[in-house]
Amino acid sequence: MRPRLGADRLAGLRAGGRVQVPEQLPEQVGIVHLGLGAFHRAHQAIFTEDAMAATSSGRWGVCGVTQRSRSVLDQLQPQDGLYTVLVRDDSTARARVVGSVREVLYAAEQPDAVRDRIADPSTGVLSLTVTEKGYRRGPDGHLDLRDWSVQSDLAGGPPATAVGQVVRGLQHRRATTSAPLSVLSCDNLSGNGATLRGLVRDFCAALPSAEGEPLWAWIEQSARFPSTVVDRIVPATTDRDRAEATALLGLRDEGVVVAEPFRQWVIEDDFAHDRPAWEKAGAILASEVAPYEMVKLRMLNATHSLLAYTGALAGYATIASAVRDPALAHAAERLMVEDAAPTLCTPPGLDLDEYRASVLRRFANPALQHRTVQVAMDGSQKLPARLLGIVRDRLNGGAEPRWAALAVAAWMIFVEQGVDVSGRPLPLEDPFADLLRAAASSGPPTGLVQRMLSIGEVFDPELAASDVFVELLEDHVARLRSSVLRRA
Ligand code: CS2
Repeated sequence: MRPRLGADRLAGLRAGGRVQVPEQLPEQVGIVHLGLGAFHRAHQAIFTEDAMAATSSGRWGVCGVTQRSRSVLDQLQPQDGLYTVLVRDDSTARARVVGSVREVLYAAEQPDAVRDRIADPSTGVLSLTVTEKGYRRGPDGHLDLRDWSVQSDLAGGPPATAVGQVVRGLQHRRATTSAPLSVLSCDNLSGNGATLRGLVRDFCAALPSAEGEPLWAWIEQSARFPSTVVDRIVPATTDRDRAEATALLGLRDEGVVVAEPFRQWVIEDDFAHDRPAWEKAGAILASEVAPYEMVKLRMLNATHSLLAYTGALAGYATIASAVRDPALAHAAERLMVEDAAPTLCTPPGLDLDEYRASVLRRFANPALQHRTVQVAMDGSQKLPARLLGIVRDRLNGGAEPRWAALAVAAWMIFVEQGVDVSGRPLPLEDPFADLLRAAASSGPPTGLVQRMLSIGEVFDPELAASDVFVELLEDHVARLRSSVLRRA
């Protein structure tokens, strides 16, 4: 077996050709990151490494916190935090070894270490990629106080939720050095910074007032919650990816992540403390990120979900194969042109036609093997930000959001049928899986749309009451159901 990647082997790795290695490892930890999954490692960790290289700084090493399973710790700790990003374009793969992650903590076993790192005055940024469901929002958008892990965090247990970790970390920071901190959400939520700030406020408000009120007053004054828009397609790593990285490096790497060449990061320039010079690494620092966010969520992510549900039902394993089906490619294009684009206020300098073409090109990258069922995960959490806003805006404008409704209908059929055209099972991975399955199966097929629309966790009552939307959904559901059943 090949020797394993690690700091002592870095010098022996020959850069050049298709291998890139870090010139230097950071000396210090300046960022705590909650959610050390593949996305962070292929996105912010790289921007941060490039920003440090551009400024000859060693200040911004990352302490990555793995939330739910210790597998990331087992992958990265023996490798001194080093790992490979395998960048795949249509024909080649390049390996980039990344060294910005300097420390890995497992939240479930080291809650005090996480809290202390957040409180450490050398930490200037606390960032998060915990996925949409990690924010524990209830149907009204506020912190879900019915959630038992939120309750346990409020009662003072070792924090099990991201918001709990943020608040307990800030609380300890206030009690120790009182140094300001920037808290940076990097998830696909709309207004992710303001959303996180609101959830932190909800958490403080639910604490006993003698504890929560002064804490929130300090956070309001000393913490900033800039919004961000993140973009890079990062599919789940396969054995083939790991084998290819080993072949390129000549070393075994248990922490490989795979990504497309494209990456974008737009960050609201509103920080409480110093920060890495991410703009030197290609990030856009902007006074307002909402226009970028709407374009990203409504063009890219909405179309991704459309292809995921319709593609999975049609039997396509990957997004690249789905988008090669002419009917699905047509639907993807129409969703962007007819439904999404009219709702957008495009940021200066962004050409929407070119953006649309690039989304379809990126999805068609055959080397990525991005599975439709991976993008289909957590639909209850993803639909509101990426599709239902389009539906609402188009209905308010007196238009019929036909293609956005197709995506929503395909999600309903995905939940109801649980199999593709050939009868192969389609897993329903969603924090509300039981609720969704119960709604789908608790009555006759003719009532599916109404039963799904009544799920308040996903649809607001006003949208559910729209006759136009209901009719569009009924129509799509009838067609989709007959095509799935006919071919089965
Ligand atoms: C995808 C995103 O899984 C999904 O829901 O739509 O992860 C997508 O790949 C990224 O947002 C691209 O930046």
